[in-house]
Amino acid sequence: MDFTKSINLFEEANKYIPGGVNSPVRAFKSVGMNPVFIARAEGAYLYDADGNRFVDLISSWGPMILGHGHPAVVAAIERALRDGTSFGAPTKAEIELARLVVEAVPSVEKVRFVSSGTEAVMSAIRLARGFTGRAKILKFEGCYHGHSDSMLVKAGSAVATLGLPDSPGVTPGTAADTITVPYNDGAAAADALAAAPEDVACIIVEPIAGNMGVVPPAEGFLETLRRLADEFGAVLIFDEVISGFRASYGGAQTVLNVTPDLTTLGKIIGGGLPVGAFGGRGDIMDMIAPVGPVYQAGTLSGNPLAMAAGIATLTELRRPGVYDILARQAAKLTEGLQQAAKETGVPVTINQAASVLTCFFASQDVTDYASAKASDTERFGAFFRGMLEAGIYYPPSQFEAVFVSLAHTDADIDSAVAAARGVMAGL
Ligand code: KE4
Repeated sequence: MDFTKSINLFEEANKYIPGGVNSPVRAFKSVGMNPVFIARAEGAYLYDADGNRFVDLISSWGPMILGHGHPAVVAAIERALRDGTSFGAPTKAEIELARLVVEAVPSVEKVRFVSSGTEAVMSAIRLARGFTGRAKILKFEGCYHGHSDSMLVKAGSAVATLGLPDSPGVTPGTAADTITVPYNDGAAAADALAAAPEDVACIIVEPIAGNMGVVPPAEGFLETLRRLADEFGAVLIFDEVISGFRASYGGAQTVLNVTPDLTTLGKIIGGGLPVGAFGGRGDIMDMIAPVGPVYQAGTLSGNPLAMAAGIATLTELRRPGVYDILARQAAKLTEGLQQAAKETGVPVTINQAASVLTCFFASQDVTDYASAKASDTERFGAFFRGMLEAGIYYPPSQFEAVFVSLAHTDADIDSAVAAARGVMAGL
C-alpha cells in the first residue's frame, strides 16, 4: 500500500503536535510504523489520505457502533446545527438524552453530561470523595479510566501500550491515595479495604475490562466488589465508558446483574461527538453543584450537537435485535481468528464480550493485567502491520479491543479473517 501522503502529513503534524497525534495510541508507536491519516469514513470503512480503504475494526474506539455516517445521526446533527452549535444554557435535547440514559440504566436515577470519559470519571471520583468524606480510591491494574491524575496508577490502554511507569506529573500524594490490586482478585480487594477500612471513598472498575485488552469479570468478582463496597461504606463505580450501550442497551451492569452506585459513560452516548456522563443514585448525585457542594462544570457540557448525535444513536440502538446482530458478528470474527490461528499454528487466546474482543498473542488464558502483559507484543506488531497492508484497520495495540459495529457485514468479517489467516501464516 502507498502511505506517502500519510507519511508527509505525519511529518507536518510533528511540527505542531507532540508525537503528531492528539492521543498517544494513535501514534502506532507500539506497532513499529507511522500512523495513517484518515480522510473520511463511511459505514464499516475508513479511507486514508492516500485513498486506501480499510475495514475499520476500531469504530473510533467504540463510539461508532452504528458504523460511520449513519443517516439518522448525520440528519440529527444537521438539524441541530441549523439552530446553533453552543449556547452555554440548558436545552431540551439534554433532557431527552438524560431521560434515555436513565430509562436504559436502572441504577442511574440522575445523570450529568460532560465532554469526555476522563471528565466523567474525574467528576465521579470527586463526587464519591465528597459524599463519603474519604480520600482513597481502589482501582484495578490494567483498567484505564481516562487520564485524570488519580487514575494514572498502573493504568491500561496506551499507558500500558507505551510501558509508561505510572505517568510523571502525578504527585506522590495523589498516587498515595490510589490503591491498586489485580483485576479479578476479590480477595486482594478485600485485603486492601480491610487495611484502610475508613479511608476508601470508592471502588472503581471496568465491569468488563477493555483496556488491557478485553478481560471479562471472573465469576463472582463484581458481586464481591458490591458486597465489599457495602461492608466498608465505599461508593461502587462502574466505569462503563466502553461497555455502556455496548455490552447491552443497559450496559454491562444489566447483563451481569450487579448494581453500582455510580456509573460513568462516554463514547457511544455521543454518537461520535464529544460526550461523557456520570450518573447513579439520586442521593449521591444531588451532592453535585448547584444542588450540593461538590463542584463540577463545563462550557460545552450537554452540547446541542453532541446531544443530537447521542439521541439519534441510542434511538437506533433501541431497535429490536440490534445487540444480537452485534454479538453474532463479533462471534463470527472470534471464530474466524481462532480457526486462522489453529490452521497456521500461531498460539492465540481470544477474549470476547458482546461486540468487543481481543486476540492476545499468548498461549495461556488472559484473566488479568499480568497475563495480558505476557503476550508477544512483537508478534502482535507484525500482525498489525500485515493486517493494515491487507486493508484491515486493526487496533494498534495488543492492549486494546476490536469494536464491531452494525455496519460490519459478513463479507467484511470474512475479509478480516482471510487477511488474518494470510498474515498469521507469515508470522
Ligand atoms: P476519554 O477521555 O478518552 O473519552 O475516556 C476515557 C476512558 C475512560 N474509561 C474507559 C473504560 C475508557 O476505555 C476510556 C478511554 N478509552 C480509550 C481506548 N481504550 C480511548 C482511546 C484513546 O485514549 O485515544
